[in-house]
Amino acid sequence: MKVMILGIDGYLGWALALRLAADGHEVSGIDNLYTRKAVEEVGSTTALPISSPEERITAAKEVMGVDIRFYEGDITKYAFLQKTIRKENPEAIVHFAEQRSAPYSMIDVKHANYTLTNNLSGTVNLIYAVRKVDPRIHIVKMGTMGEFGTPKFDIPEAAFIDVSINGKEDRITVPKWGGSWYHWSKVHDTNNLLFANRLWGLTMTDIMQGPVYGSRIPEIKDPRLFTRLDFDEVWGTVLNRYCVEAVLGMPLTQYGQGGQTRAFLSLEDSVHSLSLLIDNPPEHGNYRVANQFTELYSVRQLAEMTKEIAKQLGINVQIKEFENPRVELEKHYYNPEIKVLPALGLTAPRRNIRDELKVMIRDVMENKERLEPYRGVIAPKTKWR
Ligand code: NAD
Ligand code: USQ
Repeated sequence: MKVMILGIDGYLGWALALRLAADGHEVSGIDNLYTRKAVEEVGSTTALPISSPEERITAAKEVMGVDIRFYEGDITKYAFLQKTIRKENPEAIVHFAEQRSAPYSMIDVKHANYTLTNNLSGTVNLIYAVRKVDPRIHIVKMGTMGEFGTPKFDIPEAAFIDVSINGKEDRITVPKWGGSWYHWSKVHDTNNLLFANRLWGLTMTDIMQGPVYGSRIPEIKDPRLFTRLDFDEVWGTVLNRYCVEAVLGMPLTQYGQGGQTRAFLSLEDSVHSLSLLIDNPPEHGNYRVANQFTELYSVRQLAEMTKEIAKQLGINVQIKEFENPRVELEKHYYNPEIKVLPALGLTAPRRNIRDELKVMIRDVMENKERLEPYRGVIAPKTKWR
């Protein structure tokens, strides 16, 4: 199948490109390299050094014998996006190309507006470009489990629910409650996708994914094929951060009481799930929601697990309760439904989280000296209020 990846230079985009190419798909992608620049903007870097897009593509050819086509450009530029989609004529487009950090969106009004503008206009451009070029293209849009927030009800894997309001029955969209401007941008995207589906019958999978962890998939056999791995307080996600903190001998940054529970998955499970959803599209004209995760953990449980694995590797680390910089519940109910991916074959994690932690900590240990100067970007500084 011909698949185009928007955001191909990112953590998930590059890993998915390798997986799809290895599986025999014809892969192309677009990226404006914004994440590379924005991570530098906050004084940080990727924990594992990454090659330029050109070097990566050459390495993929040499190591795996695959051709991946790369277009540098910004998907908020409609003419560029439409022209590139027309040229590639893909059957599926995976849309990752958004500002993906919650803290980055909370820095100030400029960063909030950048996030909302970039994310919403990129998605609306994609909708219009697909409608224009070929409405049969399957839009595989990456949303987030964080669109739902942490409600007291079981989170449905659906776009609509039946309700009774003041004694009258109707269907409404599933209630959402984002925890940052970033998370709200994904909620707004979902509404826009639903509207486009209703207007023009475009075929879509809207994926609600939890935080991803890990540094490897089997295709990463050469350091030139590494995908990025962020760890600073703005761009790093919790478990990836814990691993770098452990290697640097810094306390693990548990925010508040640590009861915040999220729906996690490994990088391998993320690209595997995406492959399943691409290979098995919904009926033409349908909008499908897929919750994407394998296991629920609190951030305290993850800190304890990281401490245990680091100890096995000869590193003693402490867990420190930091004053929570975010506005969020630190103890709450959390029970998301998941049935689409299990029906396609994802019935259990393909990687054991403790094994992945070991792999990730070892990968980061190789880079310890390089990362020493970045100790200052770890402690939480970006505050929600
Ligand atoms: P990332 O920042 O590493 O990748 C996103 C890529 O999109 C970057 O390379 C960036 O340069 C590019 N991009 C951003 N705006 C663009 C634009 N206007 N035009 C072209 N390229 C643009 O992030 P990631 O971790 O790979 O996340 C990918 C997607 O998955 C994001 O939409 C994110 O919100 C979502 N997601 C990520 C996680 C996670 O834990 N990493 C979890 C759930 C959902
Ligand atoms: N947290 C800590 N310590 C840290 C970092 C985070 O305790 O050092 C806590 C946060 O307070 C939060 C939880 O860990 O409760 C998750 O935070 P995170 O930074 O790992 O993830 P988040 O900001 O939610 O965003 C990430 C990705 C985003 C994706 C989202 C999935 O950056 O793109 O959408 O995970 S979800 O969390 O399901 O919304």
